[in-house]
Order: sequence, then structure tokens, then C-alpha cells
Amino acid sequence: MKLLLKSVKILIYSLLIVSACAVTVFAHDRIGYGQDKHYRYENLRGQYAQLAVRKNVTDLTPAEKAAFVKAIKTLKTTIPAGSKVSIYDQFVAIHLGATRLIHNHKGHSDGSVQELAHENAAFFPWHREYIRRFEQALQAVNRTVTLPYWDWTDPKAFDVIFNDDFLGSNGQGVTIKIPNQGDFTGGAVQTGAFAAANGWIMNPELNLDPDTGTSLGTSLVRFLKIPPATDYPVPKKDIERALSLNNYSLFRPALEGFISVDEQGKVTPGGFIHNYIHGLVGGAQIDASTTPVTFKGLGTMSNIPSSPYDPVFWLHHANVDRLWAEWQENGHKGSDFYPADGQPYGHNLKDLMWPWDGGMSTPKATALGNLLSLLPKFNPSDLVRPIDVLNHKELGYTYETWERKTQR
Ligand SMILES: [Cu+2]
Repeated sequence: MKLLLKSVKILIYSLLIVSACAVTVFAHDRIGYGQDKHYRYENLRGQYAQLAVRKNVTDLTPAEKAAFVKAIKTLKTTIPAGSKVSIYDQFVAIHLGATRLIHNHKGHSDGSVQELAHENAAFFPWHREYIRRFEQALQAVNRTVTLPYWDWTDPKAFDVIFNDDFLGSNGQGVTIKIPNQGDFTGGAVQTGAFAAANGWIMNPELNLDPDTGTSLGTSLVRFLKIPPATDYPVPKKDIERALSLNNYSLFRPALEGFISVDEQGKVTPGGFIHNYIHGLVGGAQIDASTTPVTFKGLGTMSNIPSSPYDPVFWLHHANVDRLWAEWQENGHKGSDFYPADGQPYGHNLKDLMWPWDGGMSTPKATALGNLLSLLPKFNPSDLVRPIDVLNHKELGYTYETWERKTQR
């Protein structure tokens, strides 16, 4: 009954909006949700679309987990015509390119290395587009697959993910002694589908130390829960704090994890939320000999540029995207809540985002050897700006728990 009333309310509300101005209709009837994991959604052009539904990883069935792993491994071994590397490796190359290339933007270049996907406004839109394309690549293998998300506040999720029946467990073979805290283990992942012995071999030219440009080898490396990143789950109140920030220029760095903002608005720099999770999986060591102290990544997830080589990356970023979507739906919808200008090129609302920029920016390899030759070719008409990805449902997907919360 409650559901029916709510549906009627939504229907009346949407009719009112349609008759008033015929823009931004957000009506979506939650019908037709079944085995095929789709919601029905009326898009901005008044057409009905089937939305792919991203589920909490803890809700996946054994068959869904197996299908996800199998689709990933198919991308890892499928080499497109004209490419030297697999589809999966091309995705890693794109992430690396967005972090570690010099980009010449026509009319905007200062010739320096630019971060096009992190540490600035485009963090959310760039990754939204990036992981959606990865999801579409998975769906080309198996159309029932969607990206699961890792809700970092869910105590069960950690052991569900890092298990040999899914993404594999901790690495082995390396012991790290930390004074007063004990011995901690990590290293190359040696069991499960993402062990080298089972075919998960990374391209050494795409697995690079972000500081030195030297190769980090071919094995997936994890140091789960070693100090200083030992605490799991992430407290719900930390996420709620970030979601309560109304200003994009605070919300983005808070969720990306460069700052934390307390009740009084006091900003503390550090490594939180998204950044913290990269460290929780990959492990990081503190170098107290520098001022300020620096962190040295140990494993694959800690080396942000090559981190998509750990398949947990996709679940991690699906959750980042889910929280941005939740923030948007919660009173921060549309282009009023994204910076129109004032950011470096590629980060403003209507800037084209490399590599979907029609050649607007020309990446120039720095010390990264063959990276340019490993990138896929992009169609000149394949153009994406932050403004194009502000509404995730227009891109054809939604999140299951969020739908539950808002629809039931
Ligand atoms: Cu990234």
C-alpha cells in the first residue's frame, strides 16, 4: 500500500512537472525488475529505458560472482585488432594516461604534467565515464553482468570480496615488521582467479611506480589491512559527514579523501575514504624521514595510476560513483552543483575530458616508455564533458540499494 501510494505520488508529481515545463522529468516506474537486473526509467527525452542495476557485492549470488570474474578474465585475454595489449590492459593504459602524461590542450597548454582524473573536480565525472565503459565492455562478453559496488561501511563486504571464490585474498611472501605493532603479511596474490599462476599477469609497461616510472612487475600485489590502514569498516558517520557537505569544492576532496571536514567546518588534510581504501588494500608505509611524512605505496591498489590492475578497483569506484549519485539526488542535482569554470582544463563543466576529447589534447609521453602505443584509438566524435555525465540514469544504470531506499 505504501509503495502504491508512493508510486501514485510520483506519477502525479511527474505529470505536474511535465505539464508545467516539460523538462527534467525524473519519473521512473520501478516495474519490470526481475532476473535480468533492470529497472524501467523514463529518460529526459520521454523514452523508456531499461537501467542496468549495480548491486551491493554482498548481494551477489555465486553464479553472479563467477560471471563477473569470467567476464573480467575474458577482457584480460581478448586482444582487439590492431592492439598490442588486451582490452583490460587498454583500460589500465587509459587510467595511467590520465594521471601521468603531458597533455597539450589546444590553446590551453602549459606543457606540464596534468592530472586529468584525480585531485580535482573531474574526479567524479571522469571515473563515472571510465567505469561505465568498462561495465559495457563486460556486458559485451556477458550482457547480464553489472559492476557490483563495495560499500566500505558494510562489515561483511571485505571478506566477501577478498576470498578465493571471488577476487582472491591477501598477498603472501613478504613480512613487514612495524615497531610496536607487530609483523604484517602481504605480497603477490597467489591463490584465486587473479593469481599469476591462474593467468592474471599484468603488463609490466603498464604497472609503474608513479614516482619513479620504474616497473612494478607483473603480479597483483596486496597488503590487506597493514598499518596505518588497518581499520575496517569505514564508520558510517564519516560517509554521512561527506555527503552533508553542500559545496562540490568540499564534497569532492572529502569523498576522494584528501580532506576531512568536521561539524564546525574545520578542514584536516590527510588520507580518508576513497584514498584510504586504496591503502587498505594495497598497503602503504610511512616514511617519517621526510617532512611532511610521506606514504609509499606497497601494492597494486596503492599505486593509483596502475590501480585498475586490481579488479577490486571497479567495485571501489562503483561505490565512489554511487555516493556521488546519492549526493546529487539529495539536493545537488545538475550543473548548478559542478564548477562551470576556474579549474584546470579538463575539469570544468563543459571541458572535454581526455581521452574522449576528439584529439583536443595530445598526450605526450613523459618517462613512460611505450604508453602512447598501448592506448586504444578513440573516435574523433566520441566526446565527453562533465556536463554529459551528471545524471547517471541517463547513462543507463542505477544502484540497487539506493532504488530500494527511494522507491519502497
Ligand atoms: Cu582513478
